[in-house]
Amino acid sequence: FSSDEVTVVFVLGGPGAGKGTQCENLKRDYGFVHLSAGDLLRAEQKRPESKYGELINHYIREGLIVPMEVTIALLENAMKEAMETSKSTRFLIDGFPRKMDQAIKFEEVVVPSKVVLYFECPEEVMLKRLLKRGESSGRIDDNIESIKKRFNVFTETSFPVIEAFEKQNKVKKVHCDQPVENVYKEVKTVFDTMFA
Ligand code: UP5
Ligand code: MG
Repeated sequence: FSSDEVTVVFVLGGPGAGKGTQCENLKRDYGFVHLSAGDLLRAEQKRPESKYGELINHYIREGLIVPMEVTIALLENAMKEAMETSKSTRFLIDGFPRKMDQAIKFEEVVVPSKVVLYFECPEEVMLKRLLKRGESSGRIDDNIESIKKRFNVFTETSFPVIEAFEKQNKVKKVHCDQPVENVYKEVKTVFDTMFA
């Protein structure tokens, strides 16, 4: 894809920060396509013909990062499909990249991102949200053991990606320890200046 034609926003932040929730708002109000890397992986995992089902299941339960070949192929296919079926050109890539090599590879082979939304949230707030969601989500990683692993991987591996984008002045930080509507006000401020 060419960056003249396609706009990519990376939406990053810890597990349970509220990435998915706010992306749905943005999808409604700004005509972006919302692609959650985690959702794409979960859908692939459920596909009976998939050769990655077992692998994805294992990585997600352990809070580990699935090899990028799998994730990038899913994202690229989803983008192509959205462009063909609905002529979409604006994409929110939610929960990806989670590792430095993924960021470099995606921007090299798919398209460079325009901006990075960083959902900042204290761990104890995210923990509370995830445990609550776990009561009904059915997600195999919404349990205390998996959540702790996800937090560790975020701190050790994924947060450095955000720091690297910060050095490129691409990061817009949003404070997520407040009600959904207030978080969205902050998000809108960013989008109104960039994508009005
Ligand atoms: N909620 C949201 N906002 C709230 C607010 N302001 N106030 C109060 N409550 C709020 O929200 C989480 C919960 O909090 C919900 O119940 C919501 O109602 C409430 P959500 O919007 O779902 O947060 P989100 O940040 O999207 O949390 P999620 O759990 O999806 O984040 P993760 O990053 O952990 O999950 P993801 O699906 O992206 O990845 C899961 C796993 O897939 C990873 O651990 C990894 O194993 C794998 N993965 C890869 O390997 N590679 C990838 O590129 C992506 C994923
Ligand atoms: Mg999510």
